[in-house]
Amino acid sequence: MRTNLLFHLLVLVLVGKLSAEEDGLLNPSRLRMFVDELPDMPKIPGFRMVKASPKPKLLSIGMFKKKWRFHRDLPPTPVYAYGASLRTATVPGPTIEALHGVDTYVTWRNYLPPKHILPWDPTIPTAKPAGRMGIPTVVHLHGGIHEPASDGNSNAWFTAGFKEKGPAWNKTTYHYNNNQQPGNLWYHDHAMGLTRVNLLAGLVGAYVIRHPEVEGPLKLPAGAEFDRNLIVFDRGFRKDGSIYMNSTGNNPSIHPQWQPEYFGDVIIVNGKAWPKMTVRRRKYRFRIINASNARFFRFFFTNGLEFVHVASDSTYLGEPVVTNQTLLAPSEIADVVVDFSKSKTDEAVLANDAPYPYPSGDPVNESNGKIMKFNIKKRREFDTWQVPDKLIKYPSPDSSSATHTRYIAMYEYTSNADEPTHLYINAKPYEAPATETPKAGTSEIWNVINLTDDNHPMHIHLGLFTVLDQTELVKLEEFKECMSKKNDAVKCQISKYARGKKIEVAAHEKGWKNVYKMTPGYVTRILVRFSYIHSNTSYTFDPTGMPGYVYHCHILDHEDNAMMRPLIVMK
Ligand SMILES: *[C@@H]1O[C@H](CO)[C@@H](O)[C@H](O)[C@H]1NC(C)=O
Ligand SMILES: *[C@@H]1O[C@H](CO)[C@@H](O)[C@H](O)[C@H]1NC(C)=O
Ligand SMILES: *[C@@H]1O[C@H](CO)[C@@H](O)[C@H](O)[C@H]1NC(C)=O
Ligand SMILES: *[C@@H]1O[C@H](CO)[C@@H](O)[C@H](O)[C@H]1NC(C)=O
Ligand SMILES: *[C@@H]1O[C@H](CO)[C@@H](O)[C@H](O)[C@H]1NC(C)=O
Ligand SMILES: *[C@@H]1O[C@H](CO)[C@@H](O)[C@H](O)[C@H]1NC(C)=O
Ligand SMILES: CC(=O)N[C@H]1CO[C@H](CO)[C@@H](O)[C@@H]1O
Ligand SMILES: [Cu+2]
Repeated sequence: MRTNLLFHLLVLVLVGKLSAEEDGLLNPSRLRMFVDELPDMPKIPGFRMVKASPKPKLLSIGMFKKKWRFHRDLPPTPVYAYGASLRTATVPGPTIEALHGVDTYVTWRNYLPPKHILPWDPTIPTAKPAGRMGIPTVVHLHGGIHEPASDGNSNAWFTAGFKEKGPAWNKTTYHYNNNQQPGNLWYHDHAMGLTRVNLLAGLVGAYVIRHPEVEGPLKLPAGAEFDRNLIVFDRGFRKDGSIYMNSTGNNPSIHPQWQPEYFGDVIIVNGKAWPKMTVRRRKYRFRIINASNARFFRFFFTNGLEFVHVASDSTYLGEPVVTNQTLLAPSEIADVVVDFSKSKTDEAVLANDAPYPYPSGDPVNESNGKIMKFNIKKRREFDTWQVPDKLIKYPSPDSSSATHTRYIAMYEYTSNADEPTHLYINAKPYEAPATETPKAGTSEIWNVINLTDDNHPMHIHLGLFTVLDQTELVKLEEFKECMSKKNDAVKCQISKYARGKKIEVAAHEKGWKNVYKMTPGYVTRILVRFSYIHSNTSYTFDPTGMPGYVYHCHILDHEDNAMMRPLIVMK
């Protein structure tokens, strides 16, 4: 009787707590759209000018806890922000503007107080500072081609003042060579098991490598007014302004907090919810970075304006590609020119219609289906910017040059209740010894096999790749059953199954990339190159040695638990 009463009291308390939490959630439709101006993040040059010639530069960038206003009518939100100082730190962080061929050094400093602003889960493979003295962080420059010790290995984490360090920690100042082709990169946190929460808290920023001699003659929209970064992500909020992340897992008895995918219903661009921007009737270049944890975006303009793709996530395209819509997976980048002189209206809303989870989840609605609004000035004007017929052509991938073929199978595991518990690549945890050990300077064919129900954007550090083809697996259940027993695509006779429909790779995604959407139920064949793509020279740094690199799914909730494997480059 007594225990029964206690039990009921406990249930009441728990239920009370839960409904209080749900009551405290902000209904996104209470925030008016298109009232805040689109901000431009501060710019930090990654080089210094000495007698009119650019020289390497050392930057110091901190991670600070502060408050950030995401919307006029939302109370300030506690966030983690990158910046040169607490006062100047922003969400997203400052844009680092590097020059091709000029080194940038960054000392990333952690100033975060010990208690995390978001829930996280100690039962997944995660950084665990023994003294519990702070928040583990480490910075990865996504798309960067540089030495392993500067790659932000998940186990190279450190807490405030470098008081505690992960087992792969190597140095305080990272060295980015910037010897790769010009393009769009971004930096973000990569700490073991904490990537999803540290990014949700605000630790993302853009990094651009420019090469004026090569890009200047193209006459694409340039300069601070016409060449803009749009960093897009989704967040949920409580009424008090704080970021909401569910603190109950989908299998709470296994993982108290972890859930397979985070979605928020407020769409944020450059740190403001559904912002607006006034534009002239001219061409603008937008480098759109999808920094969502799990949300895919399929962008389109409500008034029919088109996107002219000029580059992919890492390199220029050989020629521009015009589309009406563009699907962006987490961490993918669309680099597009939009010509507002072609608009028949004075307003254009950038919208999104990708179901979530992609491709089989819920449809979008009024909140998460809108991104931002452009108010277009009436006056026509002369446009000096162009989109030339030819952009920058890199040597085409030559699949006959590949020296090695690998099979990369993606698995999802579920509990008795059929809820995902974790995901592995090749049925191996991250800690298992490296199996992907390419030789520096070579190219390899990777067959990526999606044995799950989700579309996984796969990201490879260091090596760029091109997508060769995507083929549906026939008699999928039979193949899956063999794979779940043998975990060996060759023994399971993959060639017998990879005979279904082919999906054409979209023209604007045919270039060199560092992340690509792996269609469920398909084998995606990619050619990965472990040397520069714009010349035959080998890397200007030593890519071999520990802790090496990683490759992983860029749905951060998957990466954290533990859809990530080491990638060690050999001599
Ligand atoms: C960092 O890595 C370099 C290159 O592998 C190695 O020589 C050096 O000993 C490492 N330093 C630390 C502190 O681990
Ligand atoms: C949080 O997640 C749990 C477990 O999946 C779910 O039952 C609950 O409804 C979620 N809460 C909210 C507010 O979405
Ligand atoms: C952003 O990336 C996530 C994860 O890869 C993806 O699920 C989402 O659809 C992408 N969103 C956009 C707008 O591209
Ligand atoms: C965009 O849509 C319009 C109207 O449906 C169509 O006429 C046009 O050809 C499309 N453009 C592209 C590049 O698909
Ligand atoms: C859109 O859907 C989300 C999630 O179901 C909900 O929280 C939000 O209120 C909806 N917004 C509108 C405008 O219906
Ligand atoms: C690299 O070498 C190959 C074979 O010698 C040649 O066909 C190719 O054009 C070279 N690429 C560049 C960018 O020089
Ligand atoms: C091989 C495999 O299991 N593929 C799955 C990938 O995901 C889709 C859902 O989008 C499933 O239908 C496939 O079975
Ligand atoms: Cu990454």
